[in-house]
Amino acid sequence: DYTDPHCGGKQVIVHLFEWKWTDIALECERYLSKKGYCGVQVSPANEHVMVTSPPRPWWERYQPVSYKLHSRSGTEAEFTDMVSRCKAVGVRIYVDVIINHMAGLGRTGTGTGGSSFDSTNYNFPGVPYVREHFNPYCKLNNYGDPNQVRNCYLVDLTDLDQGNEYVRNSIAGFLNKLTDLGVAGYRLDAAKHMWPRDLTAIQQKLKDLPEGGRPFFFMEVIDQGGEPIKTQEYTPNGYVTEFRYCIKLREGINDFGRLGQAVDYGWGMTDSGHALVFVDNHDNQRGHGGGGDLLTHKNPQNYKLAVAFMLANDYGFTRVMSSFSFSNSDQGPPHNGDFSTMDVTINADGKGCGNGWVCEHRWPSIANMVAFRNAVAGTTKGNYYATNGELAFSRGNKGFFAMSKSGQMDKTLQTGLPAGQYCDLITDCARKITVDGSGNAHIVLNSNDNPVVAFIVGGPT
Ligand code: LAG
Ligand code: CA
Repeated sequence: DYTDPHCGGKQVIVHLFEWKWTDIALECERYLSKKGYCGVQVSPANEHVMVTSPPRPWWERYQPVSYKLHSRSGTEAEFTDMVSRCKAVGVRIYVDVIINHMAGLGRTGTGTGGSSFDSTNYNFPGVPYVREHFNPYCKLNNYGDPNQVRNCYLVDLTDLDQGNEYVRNSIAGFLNKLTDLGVAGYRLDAAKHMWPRDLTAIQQKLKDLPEGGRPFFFMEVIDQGGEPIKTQEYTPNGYVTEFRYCIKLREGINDFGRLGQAVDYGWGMTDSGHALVFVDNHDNQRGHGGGGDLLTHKNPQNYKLAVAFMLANDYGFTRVMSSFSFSNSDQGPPHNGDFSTMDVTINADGKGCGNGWVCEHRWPSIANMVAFRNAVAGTTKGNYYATNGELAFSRGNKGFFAMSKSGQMDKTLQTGLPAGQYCDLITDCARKITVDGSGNAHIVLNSNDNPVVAFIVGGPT
């Protein structure tokens, strides 16, 4: 079973896209542990190409050169230090691993860890891999053919043959090394482009975590319907990314009445116990991998509502995106003159970051919903109320959530909660809510900054 994230029952991970290992270690200690985040999806940790044209794009990290732990985010020593410091405060690390392919055809040179490589001749001495470890070249242009999707070259990236025993052992060796360092699981990049049976064979070669249990797996399978490859082929291997939820959330924020159908199993969406859900990811927020009309930090008001709803809802295992600001879709992270990644600076109020880092995971209507999601885990929705612009529901008898598109709301609603005084989590108790003896409460929202209210039994009072 590959569905346990190993974080003591916590329910939310955050993708600190392109952050340096030194900054992630600090964020675990000073913030994520205190807010109840389960763990961090980190950018690829292994050696990758350095692309000069365009200058150092974010996507160069999706072209591996070797499995040495030396990337744009830092050295092996820095990585190791981050993993143990985060683990010590109860925050786990999940590594984005690229095992479908190596660098793109035609690319040659030296990687971030100093290894030479020559994709033209299928030579990656840093692993080592040679020609026999790759599938024979074919262009991937028909997503209606599962054989092409798995065996041909995704955007001309040299496609590894995961049916080959040496390749399986090399990949398993890479993952086992990460497991030894204390990593709790993996995001499998381009899982749709690998056969589920090969992933199973690789998983069977993996060690248990040092503290016991199988590593957590979530696989990137872009299934928006309309293609033969379905997320369900991969659920025996762990969680699977559910890209349809991104679309449903965007539609639902336009009209709250539709959020009741945000999860549609009739449409073939992944069952809740295997759906990794998110409002946007590092690809689709910039028009890559399954991109389209989605909500991102560039639309902050609607984005806050969408992420808050996702965290209040009872579907899937949730991932919060934390971005850097960008104006073109290739642009890499904020960088110094020598292209080294800039430090993350934290704003004085703690609710955002500087140096070009957005830090959505610190926005109050997102950050403070993590405690809500953790507190209500395992309960069902009740007392559901929705209009075009207002929405509210309870989670069992443990929590109540409401949001308003205009930021204005004035309604008396049944909360399903015991009588008492409650603190609004979003505003750190600046708003208080009284639940009367019959479970009703007068819900007042009057702020576009915090268009959400949430409170829990056993929370601050
Ligand atoms: C994915 N899904 O399985 C991501 O959705 C997708 O965004 C990743 O591509 C892909 N896996 C490979 O890990 C990303 C960029 C691509 C980029 C690729 C390799 O979205 O744009 O391709 O990473 O860096 C780039 C160029 C291509 C070129 C290729 C090979 O954009 O034009 O053919 O490099 O040289
Ligand atoms: Ca493949």
